[in-house]
Parts: sequence; structure tokens; C-alpha cells
Amino acid sequence: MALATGVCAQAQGLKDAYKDYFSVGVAVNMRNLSNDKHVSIIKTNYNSITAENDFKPQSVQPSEGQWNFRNADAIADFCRENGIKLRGHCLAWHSQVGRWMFEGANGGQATKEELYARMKTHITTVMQRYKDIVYCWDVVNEAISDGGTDPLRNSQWKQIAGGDEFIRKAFEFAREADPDALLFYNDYNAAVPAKRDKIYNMVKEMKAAGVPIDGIGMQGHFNVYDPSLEDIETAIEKYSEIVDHIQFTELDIRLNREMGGQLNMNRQGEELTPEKRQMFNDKYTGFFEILRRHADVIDVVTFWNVTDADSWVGVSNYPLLFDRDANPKDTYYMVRDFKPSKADKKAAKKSKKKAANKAADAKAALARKNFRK
Ligand code: 9MR
Repeated sequence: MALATGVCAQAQGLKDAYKDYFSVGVAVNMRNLSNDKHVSIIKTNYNSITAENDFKPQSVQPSEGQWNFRNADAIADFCRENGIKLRGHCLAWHSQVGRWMFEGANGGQATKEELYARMKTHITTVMQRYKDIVYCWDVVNEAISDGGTDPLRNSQWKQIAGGDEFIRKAFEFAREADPDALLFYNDYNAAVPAKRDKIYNMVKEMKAAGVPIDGIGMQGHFNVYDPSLEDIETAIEKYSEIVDHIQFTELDIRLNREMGGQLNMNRQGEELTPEKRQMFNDKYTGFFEILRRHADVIDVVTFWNVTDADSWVGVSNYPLLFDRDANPKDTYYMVRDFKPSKADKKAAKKSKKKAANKAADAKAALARKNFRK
């Protein structure tokens, strides 16, 4: 048939271009879902969605026992309707969680028992509500410290638990709530050697003690300078010694030197000079080359926001593949229309049977079928 010509070889969207390697995802908010152009970008390019904010503890349970699932339900329904799988983000985090989680019933700080009981209720309620469509969860988010000698962030979770026990508890409650979901430890700066080693050691020790951690989420809030592509690749290799699943969960690449999960500077980027544009293109294409090489262990790469105008790092940081007007940059085509190398083809073969993505896609297909009933 005439259709079987070169025209068909052109990739449709990112998810199609990478179908033999890994899934491609995006973080969405409610504004995206009521914008036709954004919806079209999402449907064309992505087969995994993360809610940017609407599944977080503060959003779904602003005060104890008061549940607010409106936005989370709308995002889950969008996924069900379109057969797009959903990443759950997130269950235990020091940020975007109501203060009530850490307050004692009789004033002062909660006891460990109070904290764990609330944690269990939260995790069980949220996970069971979305178990038909959510294929993996960031169970614990950002619990490792950025500097200092203590590998643990000095959060209220840690203070009340008296150490890292809350991490174990969170994963155990999560496994019990939905035994089919893949469970992730998720953090930023996960490719920076000092923090990488702390994450590696924590996950290794926990797994050896039987804690049900399936994978590591490397957020991927990069900039055009750091971390180096070498550090990113080394981190993937190290983590793959201890887990079968690595996901890049929050990808964006800033023009300024700031990186990680918090904005310490301002949302000013830098001028988009030809040099900067080149660095940006090189970083994205180099990063995707690495991802393809490691497709056997990488399940999904998720962009943190749809367009530059949505980005939490500010539009002038130019961080994504779609510009402020939701038009694809030339970088988008460079990432999408790659020419597979020999190494790519080998990696694609190795990753083709990847059970995680298949199971998750089957779940999304079933959710779509049920949604239409
Ligand atoms: O993109 C999110 C932004 O809209 C929120 O204001 C912010 C609140 O902390 O969280 C952002 O998303 C974070 C994600 O949930 C966890 N990793 C770091 C991300 C950027 O701060």
C-alpha cells in the first residue's frame, strides 16, 4: 500500500519515537487540561502523566480527615479517558503537607504512633482510590540531605520518627495498600556524587532489610552546566546495581546555574544567546542519548510541565521543549527525530520486553475501557 512509505517513518510524538526504549511523561496542572493546545500536545507526545501538585498531601488532605479529591479526580479521569498511565506524586514529603500531620492530638509534636497512624490512613486512602490507573508512586520524596554529615534531611518526619524508620513504614504501608504499584524513592540532585552516594546507601540498606523499594526516581531539575552528562550516566549505572527501575521524574533544564528541587535564587534566567541555545540543545540531546543507552533500566522520563510558560523555574529560564506559546523548539525535533545508533538498537532490543511499562500500559488501557462503560 502507498501508505508504507517514508511518511510513516516520521515519528508522531515523543512517546512514539521512544516506544522501543521507555515511556515519555509530563507533569500537568488543571490549567493545562482546559487549554486545547496543551491537551493536544499532551495526547500527541506523552504516555505517562504526573500531577504537578494535585496529588500531594496538602492538596488531597488539607486537614485531618478532610479529603479534597476534585482536581486529583479530574486528572485521573483525563488519564482514564485517554488511556494514559498515571504516576502518583507523592505520599510522604516534608513540603506541601498540612501542619496537622506533625501536631499532637494534645498539643505539641505528634508521637511516633500518631504520625504513623496518619501516614497509613493517608497512603492507604489515596493509593486505593487510584489503583486502577496509577502504576507507580513516589512514596517518599526528598528525604536525603543536601549537605552536612547526616544523610537524612532534618525534617519533622525524621525528628518524630527519631531516624529513618518513617521511610520503611511508608514503603510498607504503600505495598500493603496497592501491591501492584511500583514504589519509588524520589529526589533531586540525585546525579550529584555526594548526594547520589547517600541515596544509594540508604536504598541499598533498606532493600537489604526487606523494605519494598522498587525503584529510584531521579528528578532531573538540571541546568545547562550541571550536572555533567558523565555524572548523570554514572548515577544511572550505580543505581542500576541496586534497583531494576529508574525513572527521570521531573525533567527541566535551566539556563542559569541553579539546580535541584528548590528555588534559592530568583526566577530570572539568562539571556538566550546563541551559545546558551547551543548548550541547551547539547544537554537535551546528550541526555537523551544516555537515556537510550540505559533503556533496559529506565522506565520513563517525565518533563516537569508542558510549556516554558507553565514552568515552576520561570519562563525566562527556557527549560522545556515547548516555548511560552506552546510551540515546539528546534530542540524538540532534535530529541524526537534522533537517528538510532548501533548502541541504541542494542539497548532497544534489550528493553523491549520491559515488564513495567507493559503492565502499566495494560492498566491504562483497561482503565480507558472501564471509563467508557
Ligand atoms: O512544580 C511544583 C510547584 O508548582 C510547587 O509550587 C512546588 C511546591 O513545593 O512544587 C513543585 O514541584 C516540586 C515537586 O513536587 C518535587 N520536586 C521539586 C519540584 C519543584 O519544586
